[in-house]
Amino acid sequence: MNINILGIPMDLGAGRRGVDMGPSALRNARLAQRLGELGHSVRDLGDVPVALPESVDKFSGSGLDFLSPILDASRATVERLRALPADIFPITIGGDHSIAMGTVAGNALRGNDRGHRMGLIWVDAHTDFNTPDSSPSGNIHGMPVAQLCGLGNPELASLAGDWRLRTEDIVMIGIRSVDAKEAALVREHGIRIYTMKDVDQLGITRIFEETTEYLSDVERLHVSYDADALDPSVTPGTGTTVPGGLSYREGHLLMELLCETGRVTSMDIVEVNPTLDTGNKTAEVMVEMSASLMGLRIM
Ligand code: 4U7
Ligand code: MN
Ligand code: MN
Ligand code: MN
Repeated sequence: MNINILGIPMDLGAGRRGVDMGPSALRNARLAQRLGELGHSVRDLGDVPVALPESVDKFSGSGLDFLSPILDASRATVERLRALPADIFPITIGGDHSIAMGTVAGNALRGNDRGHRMGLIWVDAHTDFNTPDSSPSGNIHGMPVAQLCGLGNPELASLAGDWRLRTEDIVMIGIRSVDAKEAALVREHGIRIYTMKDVDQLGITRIFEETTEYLSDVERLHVSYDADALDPSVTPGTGTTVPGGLSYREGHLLMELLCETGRVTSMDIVEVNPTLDTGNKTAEVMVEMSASLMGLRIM
C-alpha cells in the first residue's frame, strides 16, 4: 500500500502544552520505518503549519479559545488531504484531537468534492462530542465529533463545505469519561458507543463484529486512535488519562481485526504528549498499534 504520513503539531485544542511534540515523538519511534518493514511504500509529507500559542491571540475567534489558528490549521489539513490520490492511505499524526475535524473532513473530500459517505471508528476514553455550549473546559479537542456532525461552531462545522458526518456512521470504543451535557447530546444523536463496561462484558471480538456490521454501508472508513483509549499503564504520555482503559492486547486486537477487513482507508494517531511520558513509551506503543492496523502479524 502507499502510505502518506502527515504531521499536525497542534496543541491549541488541549488544556496543556506538549502534545504539539507528538509528531516528533512518533517519527522518533520509527513510524515510517516500521510501516516500511511491512512492505508498504511510505512517504512522509512533513507537517501542516500550526501557530504557536505564544504567537497568537487566544481570544481572536468568537468565543472559543484559539479558534482562529485552529481553523487555519484545520483548513490547511483539509487541503493537503483532499489533494491526495484515492489509492493513498493517509496516516495523520497529532497533535491534540482537534486535528480530527480537518483529517476526517479532508479524507471525506478526497477524490470527491461533494464528499464520500464516511464511517468513523473513534477509539478513545472520551466521546469528544461537546459543543461550545456543553463543554465544561472550553477545549476544542473535546468537540471534534460533534463539530464533524454539524453541531456547535458553524465555521468549524463547515470545513468540508456542506459535507457532514452522519451520526449513524460513528462507532466509539473504549469510552469511560463523558461530561453530563455531553452524555445528553450523545444520547440525543444516537451515537453507537461501546464503553469499557461493554469491552469487559462483550470483548473486543464481538464489538468488532458488531461495528463492521453496523458500518457496512459506508464508502470509506477512518480510524481515529486517541492514546488515552489505552490504559494509562500502557500509554502514560497523554494529557487526559482515565484509569481502566483498553489493555495492550485489546488495543492491538481491534487493529488486527480491522486490518483483516481491508476496509479501513485512513487513520489518525493523536494525543501523544512526550512531556508527560516515560521515555518515549507512548509513541512506541502507538506506532505498534498503527503497524497492527497496517498488517503486522505475530507469525
Ligand atoms: B480528548 C473533556 F471535560 N470532556 O471536553 C473536555 F473532561 O481528545 C475532556 O479525548 C476532553 O483527549 C478530552 O474538555 C479530549 C473534559
Ligand atoms: Mn480524543
Ligand atoms: Mn481522549
Ligand atoms: Mn486527551
